[in-house]
Amino acid sequence: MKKVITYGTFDLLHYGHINILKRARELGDYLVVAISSDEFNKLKNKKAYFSYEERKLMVEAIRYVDEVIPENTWEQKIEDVKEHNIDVFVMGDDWEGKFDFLKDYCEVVYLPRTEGISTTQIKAELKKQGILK
Ligand code: C2G
Repeated sequence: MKKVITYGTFDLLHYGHINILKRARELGDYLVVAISSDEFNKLKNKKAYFSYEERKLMVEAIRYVDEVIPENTWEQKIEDVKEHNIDVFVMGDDWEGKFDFLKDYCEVVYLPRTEGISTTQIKAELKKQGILK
């Protein structure tokens, strides 16, 4: 069984997230998604609208996703790859090159981001419409 892993916050879930999860899953037979914890988001200077538990519930419901684990640190990736017998690590190409150190442990694939959509953009749009503070 070829196992794939990817990482992210996956806040305000949108079709850009679905696209990368679909393509990641197509690179193997089993997809693990490491979702950034609320504490780790602080390290990433991200304030998610939905909590870790809410984001986990939504990502687990996606047909391409087989397992969700928490992402608590930048340093956990090598351990995750070993512990979960991962064959392929996938990230959007906004991270191009940032995780090449994982090439010693698994295949590393950066996939093109989906243009025209982002959580930041959604928040800005909702703020403009006075829906989000
Ligand atoms: N993504 C995408 N297209 C978009 C938006 C996001 O392909 N329009 C991808 C990103 O490239 C990333 C994944 O969706 O691979 C999750 O995006 P975020 O939730 O923004 O994750 P990020 O904050 O980049 O966290 O350790 C890695 C970090 O946790 C990555």
